[in-house]
Amino acid sequence: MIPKILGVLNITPDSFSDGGSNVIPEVALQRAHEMIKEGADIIDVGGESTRPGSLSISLEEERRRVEPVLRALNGLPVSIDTQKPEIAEMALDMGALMVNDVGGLRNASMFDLVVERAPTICVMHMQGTPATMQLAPHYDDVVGEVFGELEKTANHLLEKGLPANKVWLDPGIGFGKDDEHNLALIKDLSTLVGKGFPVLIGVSRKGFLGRVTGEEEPLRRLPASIAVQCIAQAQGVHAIRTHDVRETRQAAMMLRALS
Ligand code: HH2
Repeated sequence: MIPKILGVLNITPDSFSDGGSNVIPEVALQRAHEMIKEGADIIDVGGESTRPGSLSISLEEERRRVEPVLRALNGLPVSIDTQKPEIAEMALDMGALMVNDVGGLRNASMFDLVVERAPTICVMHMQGTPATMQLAPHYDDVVGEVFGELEKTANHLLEKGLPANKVWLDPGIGFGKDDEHNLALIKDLSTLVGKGFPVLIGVSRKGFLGRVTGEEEPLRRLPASIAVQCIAQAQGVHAIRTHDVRETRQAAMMLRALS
């Protein structure tokens, strides 16, 4: 098995690497079909950038961005990347299979919605909010704290009746973490995998890759992204979130053939 591949479809003017590319629904649909052809298992649709320093947008604005695209994607396997329960509910009503919450279900209404509708849920860890998360992230024990918080939320969902295979955990690379934090979490992914829940990892084109390699242009960080994704796959992650589906799949297949 190779990890499931979530192809990123940002319907935003300002995402850090693909902002503006997919704001026209027809273009988004075309990109979604292209990613499916390249081997994406799920299309992860997001209407709000969460890059460091970004401010939250209104419910109306997020709805305006994602609703026509979700309508156009009807019938494809879709995940909705949102922190807003109203958007998640709309997406589920329109056939989405999965909710991807970078807020890690800190919003009680989102938690309740997930319990009620029981979709596949990705619980991502974030310290703080995108507006301020990179100002001074601090942990005494980053691996223990991040994995411990994820496990606690996952166990709450199990208590409410969700099956473990529908509760995906994601350490949230770059979300309230400095470079050392990110590297420590990636090196120890096998510990998170060992907790018995599917693990998702998203590193595609992220800033820490640029700081480690000196590559300032996000679109040129594919080799670094692939390297980290291979290390993650070797530690047993269940899914990879990426902008570059074909390349990710090719690397994953090669790694599987050699394992
Ligand atoms: N990263 C981003 C957005 N959503 N979801 C999960 N589960 N894990 C991640 O690592 C993750 C995520 C940020 O990347 P991107 O969507 O490319 O950028 P932006 O937030 O600027 O739209």
